[in-house]
Amino acid sequence: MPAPRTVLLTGAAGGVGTLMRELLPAYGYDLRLLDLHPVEGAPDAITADLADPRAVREAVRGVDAIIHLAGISLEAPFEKILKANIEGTYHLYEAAREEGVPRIVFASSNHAVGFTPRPGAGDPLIPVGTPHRPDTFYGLSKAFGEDLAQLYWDKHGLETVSVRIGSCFAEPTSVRMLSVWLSPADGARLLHAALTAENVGHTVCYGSSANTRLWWDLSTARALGYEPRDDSEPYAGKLIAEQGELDPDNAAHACLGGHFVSDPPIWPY
Ligand code: NAI
Ligand code: 15L
Repeated sequence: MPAPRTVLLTGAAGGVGTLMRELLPAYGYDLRLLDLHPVEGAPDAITADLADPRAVREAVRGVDAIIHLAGISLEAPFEKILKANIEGTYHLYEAAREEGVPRIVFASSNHAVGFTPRPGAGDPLIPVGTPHRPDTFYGLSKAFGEDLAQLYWDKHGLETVSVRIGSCFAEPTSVRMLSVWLSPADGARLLHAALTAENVGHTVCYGSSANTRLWWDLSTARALGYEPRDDSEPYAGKLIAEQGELDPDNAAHACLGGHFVSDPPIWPY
């Protein structure tokens, strides 16, 4: 596969989309932006709803690859998740198949496996092959997205890298995030690797920096050529002093998904 150049970035107005549209052009990508909402500072961005298959098909036409970030990124009633994340992702895959787009990088989430107990000190890291254990309807939609990606690879030869992102924000803001943080710069490194690695078929990987307190196995990400450079550890002293260590008897501290297992943040719209 020739290295992709023109890349559709869905969810471009969101938090990760905003970070990535700043960082990815340095890797030589020409980004086509899409979101439900206008993208600040980008008058050419496509304003479209993933619920509209015709608009989605038009948006993917002619691109070399897609980074699929759009959707509901927190917990919501099932009907909303169904429309935005499940049907929306299906529309995107159908459009890519019809238009011959060879690769999608899918923003999956740690919440697809959120009920998995987090490893304690000395325990093995959680592998990508651990069974889906979604912690919310949101996490369930990411498990669906990974299975959809597998179907489109097996049936149609459309490649996907499903990245189970941990927490991609400028800085870690909780003790849990010390384990799951993906720095924006490492996020761009990982997306670049996922776009350019050869013969990925459907690869699932976790998306984190090289955190000292890492919970999961980054080997499938590294096999794509991803070399993380950041580590959350410099933030540890301050966060632990403010919040204390994780308490294994607290359900919200005991699983990969953190507070999503007991008290998930709700999508506001
Ligand atoms: P966000 O909520 O800031 O951005 C999502 C964007 O998708 C928004 O701009 C929204 O307008 C757009 N969108 C929602 N429904 C849409 C629809 N029907 N059609 C078109 N656009 C629609 O989320 P964030 O944090 O930027 O996350 C990006 C992606 O990465 C999401 O899929 C999220 O589930 C995933 N993810 C993010 C993590 C993080 O740490 N930020 C962690 C794990 C996964
Ligand atoms: C996610 O999947 C969410 O989209 C993001 O807002 C964070 O909450 C992240 O997971 C996390 O687990 O910290």
